[in-house]
Amino acid sequence: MRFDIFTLFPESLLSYLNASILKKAAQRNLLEVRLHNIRHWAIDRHRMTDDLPYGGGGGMVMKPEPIFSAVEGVLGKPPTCPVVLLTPQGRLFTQKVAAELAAYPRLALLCGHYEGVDERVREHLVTDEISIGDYVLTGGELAALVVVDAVARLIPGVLGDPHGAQQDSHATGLLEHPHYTRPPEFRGWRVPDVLLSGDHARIARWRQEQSLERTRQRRPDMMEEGR
Ligand code: 6GU
Repeated sequence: MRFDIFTLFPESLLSYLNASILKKAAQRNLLEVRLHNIRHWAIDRHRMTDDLPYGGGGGMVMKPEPIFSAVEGVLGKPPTCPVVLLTPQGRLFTQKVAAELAAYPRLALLCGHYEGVDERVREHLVTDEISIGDYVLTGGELAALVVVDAVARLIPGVLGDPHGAQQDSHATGLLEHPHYTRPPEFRGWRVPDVLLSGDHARIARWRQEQSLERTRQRRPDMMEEGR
């Protein structure tokens, strides 16, 4: 799967993309992430990417021309893949949305900044708008990383365990059961006997109960909605 990320701050994404599972996925050609600096498509002397808002008021607005030129220059005119704007006004990003996006072979992510982007970008270039939660970030870059990470781990082969993503909290509609590893006793705290019993049916039942109880306690909203 390929991501094209359009941003004014490509450096800000590098360290995360070049670490851990995402790096391995890229090395194994399961994932390709290309970063595009919108400023390179700004044609005026000062390479301006933002300007004052019509109608006055505070803050700056990202100009339409460099964004259209960048996205169309890389993806064609019109683009043939979804163009997703990261904005606090978008639809809420959930595991279900991650699974939906993972079905595409290619996605463009556009990182908004300042007060936002010129409305004509949203109307005539962007095909989807996503927010990662009800709080405001200084820009869409962290949200783009969240989307890439959550989507990439759903690509077959990216996780070590081929079934890894199926048991996840949220993938099942419930939070996951607790996990334990060796030693069987640490500072007097013992691993639940059932997990050492070798009785796989009992273990499966225990995990299911734990999962339900956890979700009931921590996220009753998930039980009601049946997401
Ligand atoms: Cl996608 N962008 C910004 N700037 N703030 C956010 C967000 C996105 N999602 C939640 N807050």
